Amino acid sequence: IKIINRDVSRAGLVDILGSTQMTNIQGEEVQKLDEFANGVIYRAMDHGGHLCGMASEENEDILPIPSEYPKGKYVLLFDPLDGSSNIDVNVSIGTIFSILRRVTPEGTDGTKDDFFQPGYKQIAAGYAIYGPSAMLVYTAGRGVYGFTLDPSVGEFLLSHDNIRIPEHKGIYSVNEGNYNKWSEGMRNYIDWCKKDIPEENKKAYSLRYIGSMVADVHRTLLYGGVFLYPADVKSHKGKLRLLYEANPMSFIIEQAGGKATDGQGNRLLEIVPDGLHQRTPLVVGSPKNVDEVER
Ligand code: P6P
Repeated sequence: IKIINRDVSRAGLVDILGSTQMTNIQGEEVQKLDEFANGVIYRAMDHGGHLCGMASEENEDILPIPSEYPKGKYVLLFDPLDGSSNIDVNVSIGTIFSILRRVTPEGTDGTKDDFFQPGYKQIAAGYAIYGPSAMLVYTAGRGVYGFTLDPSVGEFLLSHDNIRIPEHKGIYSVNEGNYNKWSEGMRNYIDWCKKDIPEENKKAYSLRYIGSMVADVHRTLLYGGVFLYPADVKSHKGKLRLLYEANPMSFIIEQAGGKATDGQGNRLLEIVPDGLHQRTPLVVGSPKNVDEVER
């Protein structure tokens, strides 16, 4: 995360250097940042003996552990640089990760059975957010903790102890450009968000949408409210990926006292996966806000 943060914070410069030098000092073509981040994570995690396989948003198939290294009892799933299209305009982006205990025999290569587990089986999950400050937010099933990078010493220091999401907040976070493609129920909910309803003591909600999942979920975790990426007539399963976006973020939100569903009343962490890159509709946030969406 420190290495990725260093390069993300110099993205514009790398581009400039890249265009003058065309290749870096190793004579390699200047990589896209998400490919770069992918390699950084794989090389950091392939030799420690903890993993029997990895899965990345950037790779179609399972990434095996090189035969010369020991195989461990976990699998790692990650989106190395989510929202990377935002980097060109200096918007916060992030790395999302999820860890499962293997279910196949020790010592062998991880198989799809190890990866296709429902989200409630996660051992740990979290994200790094590369924003005004770099933060690591993670859970190991006993609460959610946030660490802020102090660049002057190169360490992550505990800055957010035992994060709890507010019960409710008048903020909704969704790409309203998709409004006409949503179900009637979802359109009704969004219309309801915008209304002052004195008899329900309800004010119109604020809309906050950064378009970078890690940033939108991080704000929702700290301020409350709800982040949604619903299914629509074009994408029946929505846009976000189950295994390395929705599941880790849902684990974090639930561990902080929030809720995560597919917008159809199903707890997101109970969806049984059948594909590494399958998509899912997503509604995550304060418990009372998620209940409003479901209602
Ligand atoms: P849209 C970024 O490309 C991303 O994968 C997520 O980080 C973000 O939440 C979503 O897509 C934004 O999608 O369709 O609103 O631009």
